[in-house]
Amino acid sequence: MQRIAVVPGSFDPVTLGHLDVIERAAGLYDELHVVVVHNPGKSALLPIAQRVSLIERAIADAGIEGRIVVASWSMGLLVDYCTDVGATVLVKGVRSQLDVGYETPMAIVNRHLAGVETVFLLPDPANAHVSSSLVRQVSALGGDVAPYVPAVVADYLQAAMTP
Ligand code: COD
Repeated sequence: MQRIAVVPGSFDPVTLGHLDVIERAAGLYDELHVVVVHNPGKSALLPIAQRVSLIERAIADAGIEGRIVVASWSMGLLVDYCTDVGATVLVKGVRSQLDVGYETPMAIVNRHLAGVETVFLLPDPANAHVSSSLVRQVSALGGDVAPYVPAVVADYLQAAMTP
């Protein structure tokens, strides 16, 4: 039986922290879906199609695109996407107690709703401080985001910020 997992996120934009989780999760499952989910609790910088495109290019540049599907989902429950594609596991990165506190109730509800388990991966310490919101802030203030994001994202943000 194929083991299919989903790495969901806002990915606004995808960071080196996300990429590390994606690469490690791809090594654990037969097929991995990276799913850009609209998070109504956050105001977005990038359109969803652009986030999908940047993830596709970042995983191709990293040479890890085999067995990885990049998709978006805005049709309702995330577990409905999992059921549609036959995924039984959600993989999430947890950087801090704050992440654990945010993710724990969702993990319990997702298991109750559809029997989908959540697996938590600890971050690579090199990326543990990285978040999309930090990248958006540094970029908006004219700083260099290259240490935090794949090269395609750094190039995209630099072009977007250039008048
Ligand atoms: N290192 C490791 N992991 C990281 C890093 C890093 N540097 N940065 C982020 N991560 C992890 C996050 O902890 C998260 O697990 C994932 O990567 C995605 O992060 P973000 O910031 O892109 O995305 P979020 O936190 O806005 O997550 C949005 C989701 C849509 C995934 C989330 O809200 C969700 O699961 N929603 C479910 C909607 C639903 O069906 N609700 C009903 C039942 S709960």
